[in-house]
Amino acid sequence: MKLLHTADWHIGQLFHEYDRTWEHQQFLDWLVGVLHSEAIDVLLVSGDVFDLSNPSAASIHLFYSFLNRATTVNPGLQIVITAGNHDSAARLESPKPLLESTNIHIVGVVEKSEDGNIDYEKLCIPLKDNNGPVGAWCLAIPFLRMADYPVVPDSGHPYADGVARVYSEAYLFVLQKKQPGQGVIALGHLHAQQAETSDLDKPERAIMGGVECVGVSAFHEDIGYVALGHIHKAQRIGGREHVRYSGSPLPMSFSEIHYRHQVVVFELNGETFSNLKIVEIPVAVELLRVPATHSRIPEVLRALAGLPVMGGSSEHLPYLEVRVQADGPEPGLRYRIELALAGKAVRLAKIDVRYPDAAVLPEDPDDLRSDELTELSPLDVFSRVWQAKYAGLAPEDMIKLFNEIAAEADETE
Ligand SMILES: [Mn+2]
Repeated sequence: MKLLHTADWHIGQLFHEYDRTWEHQQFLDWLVGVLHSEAIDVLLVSGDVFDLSNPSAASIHLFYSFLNRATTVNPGLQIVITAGNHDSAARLESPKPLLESTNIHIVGVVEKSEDGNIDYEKLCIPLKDNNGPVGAWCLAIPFLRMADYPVVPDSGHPYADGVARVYSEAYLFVLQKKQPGQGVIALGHLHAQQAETSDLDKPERAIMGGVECVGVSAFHEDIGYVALGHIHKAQRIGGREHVRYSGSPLPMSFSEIHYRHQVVVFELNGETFSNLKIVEIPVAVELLRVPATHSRIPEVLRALAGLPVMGGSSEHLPYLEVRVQADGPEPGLRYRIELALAGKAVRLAKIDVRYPDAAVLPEDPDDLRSDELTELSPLDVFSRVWQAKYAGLAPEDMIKLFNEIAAEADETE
């Protein structure tokens, strides 16, 4: 049985306000080709199919077109999809009745019986060998919200321990169904301990509400492969080859400029996991940083002037990050950059301005007690922020403008 693991598609995501439909289309077209050429039996998608809980019609269309083409090109293909924290669990699985007669399984909601026990039957999906007998079982566990996982008494880590409990209960449940020689794999959309994050994962961590991580021991060692989603950087976890994040297929930030996105292909023969292979995803839209290092404005404008002139359609054009070194605020900067880029074959995504190292504040604002904070005037706060950002005192004209705004705000209150 040959499987392909991917996650974190984030269909509908904007890259610095640019629509990415074309890029997602390129990825899904490519994926249909790989499912065919690699003769994949099972496709695993570990959450965050969509970027928003209420995806646009265009996003939904892209997703269903993919399901249709993938199963047409590869008629024996089974697909298992779970919801991530970005997806609406209920909405993602709403076409379930329609898909029941197919080999497509979408699991969003963790259902419970009246006595509060999780319905593990729904989370256990039989995977068939060449559409024949059951070769393995898949624990299709979506992103778990507070109401989904059990309360572990006296736990100092209610989330991590609750999630671990779900995985161990699901494994015990599947053992009752599993025949000798059948393997078990699991899906998960969570933050695993020791996962290496990059700045692109910061928003994900915020969504998870803190730093609570699930230990790799949550996954029973007899589980043949754990297909994880949520962290956008591909990696194995806890030194275990078969506990992995596939990473997102599209870059989510400029920090991934040299990073190659991928899907994971592997085989499961009975209970034995083997032949793991990383398949790189072709880059549809390049990321560009000009200049390569933060530079002074005249140098920046010269470098931008050297960029090639537009040709072809805009959805193919590279995303550009402009890197500027400045001494203080440069109010006309964006306009000058936009002017220099007129007609150029790039899409301006981000202007990254670096200032001299911030001066040390008399006291760290984080150390302020709340009663001290309430004693500060708006102008005090403004002056501190200015000093932290631009390493100097706010100029007189800025203070005057700030006071005008503050006065206006006072009046409207
Ligand atoms: Mn996520």
